[in-house]
Amino acid sequence: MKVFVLCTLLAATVAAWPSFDFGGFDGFQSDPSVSLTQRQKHVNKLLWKVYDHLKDTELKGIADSFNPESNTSQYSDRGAAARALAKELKENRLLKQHHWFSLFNPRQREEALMLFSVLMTCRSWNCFVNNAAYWREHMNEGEFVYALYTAVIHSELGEGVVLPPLYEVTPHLFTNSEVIQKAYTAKMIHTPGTFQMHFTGTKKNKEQRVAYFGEDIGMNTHHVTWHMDYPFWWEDSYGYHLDRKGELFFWVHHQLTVRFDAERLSNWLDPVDELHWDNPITEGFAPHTSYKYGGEFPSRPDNIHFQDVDGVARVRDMLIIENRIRDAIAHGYIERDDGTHIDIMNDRGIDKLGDVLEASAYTPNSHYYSALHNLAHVMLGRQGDPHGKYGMPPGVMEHFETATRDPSFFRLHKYLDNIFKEHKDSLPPYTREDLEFTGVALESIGIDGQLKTFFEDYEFDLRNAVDSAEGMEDVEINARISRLNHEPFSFVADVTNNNRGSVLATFRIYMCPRRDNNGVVFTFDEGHWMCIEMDKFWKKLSPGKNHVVRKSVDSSVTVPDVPHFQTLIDAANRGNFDMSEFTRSCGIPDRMLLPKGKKNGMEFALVIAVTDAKYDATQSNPEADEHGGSHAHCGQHGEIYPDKSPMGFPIDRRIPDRRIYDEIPNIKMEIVKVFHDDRHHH
Ligand SMILES: [Cu+2]
Repeated sequence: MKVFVLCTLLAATVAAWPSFDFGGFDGFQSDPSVSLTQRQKHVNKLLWKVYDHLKDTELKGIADSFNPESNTSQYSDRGAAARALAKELKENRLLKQHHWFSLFNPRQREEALMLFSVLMTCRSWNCFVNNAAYWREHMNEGEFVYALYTAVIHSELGEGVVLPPLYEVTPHLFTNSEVIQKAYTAKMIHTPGTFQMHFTGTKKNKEQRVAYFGEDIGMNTHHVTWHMDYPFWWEDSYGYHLDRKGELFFWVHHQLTVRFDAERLSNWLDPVDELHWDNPITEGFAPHTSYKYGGEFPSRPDNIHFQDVDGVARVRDMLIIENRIRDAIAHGYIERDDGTHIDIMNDRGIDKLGDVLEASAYTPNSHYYSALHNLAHVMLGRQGDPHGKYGMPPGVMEHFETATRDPSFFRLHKYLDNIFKEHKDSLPPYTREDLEFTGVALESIGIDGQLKTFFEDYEFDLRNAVDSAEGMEDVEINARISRLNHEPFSFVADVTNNNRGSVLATFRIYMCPRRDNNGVVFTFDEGHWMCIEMDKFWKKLSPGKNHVVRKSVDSSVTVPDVPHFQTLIDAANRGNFDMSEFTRSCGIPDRMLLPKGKKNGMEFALVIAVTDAKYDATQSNPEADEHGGSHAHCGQHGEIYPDKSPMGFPIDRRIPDRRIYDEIPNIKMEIVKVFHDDRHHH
């Protein structure tokens, strides 16, 4: 077995990777010879039972006969990426199959990205599927799945393809060992079964009250997909620039953090405390989750002190990195590696800071600022075996699929979020002029319908969790989980437009918990940082009165349930595949748009701000275009972010004086209550 050495600075390895010429993408066009139905069929087959050898005759035939190096004209880089990967295979350097894979392991990531590069340089779908089938048989399964998902997302050849939900492709990372064990037994005795998945922990652990959030398969899919849409290793040479990636990193994690805190408040828990390198990690974690190959995820007891992790970082390093970033915020500039400065005392500062904190390959100075977030994930993942004495595999924190299960994820992100807050707090508060929308006034805002949450059952397919045996048919095996949902509702607003003509308005809707866990009402200056983004959209306002109704299901924060893998297979087999509304799975699950309420109602401040789209919208016709459905946290695929204003506007900066917000007619606040129905819906 190979031994992997982690570099101290993860980000530094990013810059050192070989770069290929991706040919600027001009020559890329959807391959007209291969229909979307056919491409979807291929992707389905490539991802079915990834831990088994290919059974499908077409793909197996390809895998047996295809030579990735033979026809170099099929690649935009004349086969350089394909040759590089083939060389690794020939020289026997590739990670074996049936071994765990972690993106945070530099060598494993390098291998996965070598395949990603091959797929990205393919000029035709044939090249893409031939390589995918070939490498599926020759590379580690985890690396293969990661490369295929990211390539389908980022290559034009993948357009229209719906990637199956990861929890039905690699179920081990989304359910627990108990359920997996039952699945194996069901398979062995050839008896169909549906197994209830319980949330990790026991009633003795109060963190279990909110485990439904961190272990929600839809929320996990959102998180892991966001990191595929905006990979930290992304370089523009792959084909395009990921607009406002650093700011999105801040915003998507900020929203996860504030949503988690709201769920805690609804369960009579205090908001999460931030992690600190000098303090013990209060919450331990027993994941009850195992790798398909590689054993159990390691546990961590309560209240352990951080230890240096061999080959990753010392605890001191983390403090030093943190201080350098805090210095940048205090100075108001980031220092590039050539010593020049990037001013961050403006709307764009948060984007730069996000690149630095994660760090992504966009960071201007990885030598100095390192990679606080990425290193912290690995540091936390290794605290159970910091010196590798017990040969434990990576912890749940080292996978985006599983990280939110561990309460320390939210501690870590609260800590990072507070660093971002320090920056936002250093900017001057918005003035009346920044917020005004001449002639436009919100007369009333409210909710149509009832804000009501409940838990319901949901089942997903576990067939891919178990191996197939020759001549033995699959039986139906499902996991049943309990998940949060809400009744549909609408936001309503009566808006007067006193301008002579119609105006295009940007609507921003937030819901902010009103009271802390002791019932004390938050001040504006405290509460604004806890606001949950509910929606953002554009609407033309006619002169006079306008009655605006916006359905919860249309929110630009959310996505619908990803269709089941079997649904995708059936749809592709029927022909004329078109499920374009499901092509993106980045976004808060629709059913979790509304934070959980309380039986007698939990108070939120509903905030609606209507501002002038003349200053906000980057697109000419934002009202007609839904920008891919979930643009608020996930941007618009391959294009610039549709909104020019900072994410979180107009409540992202401190509010020392709430009077402007009270007086200005185009921002309005109303107290609403979210109720929780205790009866479980089946
Ligand atoms: Cu994340």
